[in-house]
Amino acid sequence: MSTAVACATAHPNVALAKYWGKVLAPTNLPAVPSLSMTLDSLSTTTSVGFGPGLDSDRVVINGRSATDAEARRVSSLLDQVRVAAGLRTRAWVETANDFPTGSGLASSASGFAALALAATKAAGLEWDSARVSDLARQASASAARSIFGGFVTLMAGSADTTFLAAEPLNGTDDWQVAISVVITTFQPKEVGSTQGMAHTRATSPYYDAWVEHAPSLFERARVAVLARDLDELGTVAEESAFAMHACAMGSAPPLVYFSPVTLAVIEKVRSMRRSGVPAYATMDAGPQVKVLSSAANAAQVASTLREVHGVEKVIVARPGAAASVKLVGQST
Ligand code: 2P0
Repeated sequence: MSTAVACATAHPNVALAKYWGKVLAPTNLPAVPSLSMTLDSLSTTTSVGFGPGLDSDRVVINGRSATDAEARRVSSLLDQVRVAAGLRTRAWVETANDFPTGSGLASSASGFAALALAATKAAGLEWDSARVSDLARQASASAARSIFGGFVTLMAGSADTTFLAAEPLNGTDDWQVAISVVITTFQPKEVGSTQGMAHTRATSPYYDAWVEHAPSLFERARVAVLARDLDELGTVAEESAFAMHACAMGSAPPLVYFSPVTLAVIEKVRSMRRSGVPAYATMDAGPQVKVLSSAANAAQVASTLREVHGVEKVIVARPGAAASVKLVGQST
């Protein structure tokens, strides 16, 4: 029986072609393909040990005990690892983010990526990145992408898909671009992504149109990354974000993730563009805004965005590394 302790680090990612909506299947399969950039300056660090003597999994997130719902999601991933490794022991998990949790900054992406990597390593499984990505995807689809660095794709699943991992767009992580993460509030979001997607699929008259249109947005984003065409990537990223949010806003009752500060930041991005600075906005399931620009313009973009009334903080990120893991000791 393995009693190793593994510690993994993963970075969140921002989707430039959005995932929103699931296939009706039990294993969390996205209904549309997505493309993301892994962010170097934000990270989640997670340690896992399968310990003899524990009667249940113990999960600590940012220094506090996990809620029942959080612990169930973690245990469900750990159960898969136990089955694969032939382990019966419970585990302790300690995870911490160096950025706000649950407010639309992709903490579930880096969180489940780091958990999948640390848990498989601690259990003694020698899995390749694709297999770890597939495991992470079942907990949170965006987490599949955070296993890899740079620009990453995740294809859509279908009802008979049994394995789905993200894939890196090789040779693109040295592209000199940046994403300025504009934090408009430190409060957790009101409607989580999983719930928001289910509500959108069930009630938005625009859901089918989104699912039909998203693959062409994804393909344009993929080609733009390979061609290192910032203007096209930014243009398609904005189209994808607004199409996703329009679809969600069409739900009943409407799902509105934007705040007045979100809109003020979007307007500032547009005015920067009018004044000749190429910058493009994208928003996820929360009020934060992520702004794509060249790396050379990032400091100027970030300082302009810090002036917007209501903005709490701006963090500049470049394409980040793949998730990593190391064995750090033995569980006692
Ligand atoms: C994305 N989001 O592509 C999209 C855009 C939010 C908006 O992936 O239900 O936490 O756990 O698979 O991965 C956030 O959704 O959802 C997300 P689940 P997840 O980044």
